[in-house]
Amino acid sequence: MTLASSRRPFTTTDANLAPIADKVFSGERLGFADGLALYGSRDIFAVGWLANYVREKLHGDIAYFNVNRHINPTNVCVAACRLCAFGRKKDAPGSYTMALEEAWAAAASGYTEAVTEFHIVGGLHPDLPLQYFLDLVRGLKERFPQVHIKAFTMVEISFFARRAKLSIRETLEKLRDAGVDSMPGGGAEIFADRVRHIICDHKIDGDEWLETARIAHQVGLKSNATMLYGHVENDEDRVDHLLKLRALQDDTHGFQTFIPLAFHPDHTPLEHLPRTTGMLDLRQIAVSRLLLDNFPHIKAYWQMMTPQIAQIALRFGADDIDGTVVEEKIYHDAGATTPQGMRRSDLVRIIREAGCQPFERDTLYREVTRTEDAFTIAV
Ligand code: V47
Repeated sequence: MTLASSRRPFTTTDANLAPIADKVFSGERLGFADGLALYGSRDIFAVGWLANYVREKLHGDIAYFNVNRHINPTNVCVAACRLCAFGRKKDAPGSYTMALEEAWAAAASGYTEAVTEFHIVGGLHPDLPLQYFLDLVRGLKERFPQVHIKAFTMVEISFFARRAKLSIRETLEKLRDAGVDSMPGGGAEIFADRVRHIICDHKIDGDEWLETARIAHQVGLKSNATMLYGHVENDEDRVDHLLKLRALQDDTHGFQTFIPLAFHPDHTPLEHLPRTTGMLDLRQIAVSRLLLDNFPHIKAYWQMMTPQIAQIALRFGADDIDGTVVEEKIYHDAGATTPQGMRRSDLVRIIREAGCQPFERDTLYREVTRTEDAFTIAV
C-alpha cells in the first residue's frame, strides 16, 4: 500500500497504518486508538518512517546534544520502589550522602570540557532539610554561574515540600530563587495506578506528578517528562501516559523534551523481567514522536538505550541524544553496560554517522559555540 505524502511516497504492509499516515501528513492529531495501532503494528519500519517524517518537519537534519554532568547528591531514599536499584536505606551498605563541599567538588571534577548543565537528582532522604538543597544550588551558582542547573524531579519537590511544611508552589519558588533553572523529567514512570502500585508504590501518584509539573511551569520553570517502559505496563497504559502529558502540555507549554526510559531490571526486585529489545526501544521513540505532537523534542538517552540504538533512534523520531553525562549511577546500579560518560567528540561522531547535523545546545536548546574550553550561548 502506497500513500502520496507531500514529500515522498509512504509504503506500508499494515492497512491499519494508512489512516494514521493520512492524519500525520495532514497534521491531524492522533488519538488513543491510533496509539494502540502504532504499538501493535508489525510494520515497525513504517512506524519509524512516519516518526522520522515528523522529526524532519520539525528539526530538519539537526540532532541535538549537550555537554552536561550528572550529580546525585544522595542515594538514601525512604521509598522502596521495585523499579529502582539506586536507592538505599540510611544505614545500608553502599548508601552515601554528599556533604555540600563534596557535591560542589563533584560538579567540578570529571572531564575537562566545560559543561553547560548540571543534572541533579537523588533519593528521598529522610533527614536532609530543604535548606541543604537550597544551599547546594546556591553554592553551585556561585561557583559556576554560567552553568544551567536542571534539578529535582516532581517526586523530590513533593517530598521536600511535605518535609518543609510548604506548598509545592512555595517550594518551587524557593528553589527557583536559589538558582534552579529548569527541571528534569524523572519520576513520572507510568501514570496508571495499577502499574504504579507494582513498580513504585511509595511515590506520589500520577495526578500529583502532573499537578507538580503544572505548578513548576506556572512559576516559570521549564521541565522534561519521562515514561518508564518495558516492565509490567501494557500498550493502553503507555498511550494513556503519553496522552496525559500531551493534555498538560496543551495547557502549559512548559515541557521541552520527552524521554522514554527503558526499564533495566538488574539488582531490582523485578529482576526476573527481561530487558527491553532494540525493536521496542525504537518503537517507543517513534510512537512518542507521533503522539506528542506538542512536544518540541524527543530524546533518545544514549546511557539507557546504548549509543548504538540511540544513533538509530535519530532516524525513528528522536532529535536529541542527551549529553556527556560524565558519571551515571541510576542505570549502572541497575545493570547498564554503557560507558558512564561520553566525550563531546564521540557524540558528534555518532550524530554525523546517523546522517544528521550535530547541534550543541544548552538546556534551553540555544546554540552553544565553543572555543577551546570556553563557550558562548546564542540568546
Ligand atoms: O525517574 C530508575 C528511572 C529516572 C531505573 O530530564 C530507571 O533530561 C530504568 O529521569 N531502570 C531518572 N530506569 C532518570 C531521568 C532522566 C534521565 C536522563 C535525562 C533526563 C532529563 C531525565 O530513571 C527515574 C526512573 O524513571 N529509573 N531506576 C531502572 N532500574
